[in-house]
Amino acid sequence: MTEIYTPPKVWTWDKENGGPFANINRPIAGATHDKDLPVGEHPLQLYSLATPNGQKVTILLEELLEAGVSAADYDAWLIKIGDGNQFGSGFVEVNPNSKIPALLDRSVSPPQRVFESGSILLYLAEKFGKFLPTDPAGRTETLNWLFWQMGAGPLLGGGFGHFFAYAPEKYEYPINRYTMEVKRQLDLLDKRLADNDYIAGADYTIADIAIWPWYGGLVLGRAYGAAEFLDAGSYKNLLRWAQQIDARPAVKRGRMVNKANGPLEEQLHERHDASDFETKTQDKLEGAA
Ligand SMILES: N[C@@H](CCC(=O)N[C@@H](CS)C(=O)NCC(=O)O)C(=O)O
Repeated sequence: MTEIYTPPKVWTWDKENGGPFANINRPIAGATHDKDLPVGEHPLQLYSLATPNGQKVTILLEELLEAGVSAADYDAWLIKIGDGNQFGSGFVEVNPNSKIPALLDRSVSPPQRVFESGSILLYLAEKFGKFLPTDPAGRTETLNWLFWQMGAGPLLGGGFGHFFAYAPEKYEYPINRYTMEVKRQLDLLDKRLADNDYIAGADYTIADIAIWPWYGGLVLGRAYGAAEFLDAGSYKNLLRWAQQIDARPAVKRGRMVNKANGPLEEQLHERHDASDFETKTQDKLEGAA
C-alpha cells in the first residue's frame, strides 16, 4: 500500500529526496566552490552537457556552421552536472541558475552571458540571422512554438520522465497524470505536423531545434525507455519529422558534442574544432575493423 505523507507545517531540508539526482538537488542557489571556467580560442564559449537542453544549442551551432556561418565557431566545454560542476563560481557567473546550457559570447564587449536554452537559441538566431524567419507572422509562429517547448518540456522531463524512469518507486498517480499530459503534447505535435513540414511551417527553425531533442528523442525511443508505453509509433507525423531531422548531418554532430555517456564512439566530451568529429569518425572505423 502507498505510504501516506502528511506534510509538516514548514518544510525543512533534512534528507536527500531519493532518485539518481538526489546528490545535486538543493533548496538553495549559488556557488558551492571556487572554480574558474576554461576559455578557448573562439568567440563563443559553451559550457554544457549533451542532455536534450544541451543538444538544442550544439545542434543550432552545428547548423549555423553547416550553413556557412564561420563566425559561429565555438568551444564546447563539458559540465558534469552529476559531479556538481554547475555549482562552481565561474559557471554561476555565466548562469546564476546553475543549469546547463550556458553560453559566453566574447565577440562583444563586455562579454555577454546567455543562459536558458530558449534564450540562447533566440540570441544565436538573431545574431547570425538564421533559423528564425524575419517576416512578422513567421517569426511569431516560430517564437510561439519555441516558448511552448520551454513551458511544456518540464512536464515531460521533470514530470513524466522523473516519475516513470527516475523516482525511487513507481507511483500510479503521478505516472498517470503526466502520461495524460505528455500524450496530449504528442498528439498536439502530431496534428501540427500533419499539415506542416516543420513545426513553424515550411521552414526548419529554432522551434524544431528546441522541440526535437525532447519530443523527437522520445518517439525515436531514446528517452526514458518509454516509447512503447506511450505508443510512440502511433504519432506518425511526429515520427516522420523526428526521422527527417535525425538524418541531418549537423544534428548528428550536435548530438555528439559534450556527450559523456553511451557508446564511446558517439562521445565528444569537448569540441574546439570541426576536425574533432573526424577524429571520432576515425575512432569508429578503427573500432569496427
Ligand atoms: N530551462 C532550462 C533548463 C536547463 C536544465 O534543466 N538543465 C539541467 C540538465 S538538462 C541541469 O543543468 N541540471 C543540473 C541541476 O539541476 O543541478 C533551459 O532550458 O536551459
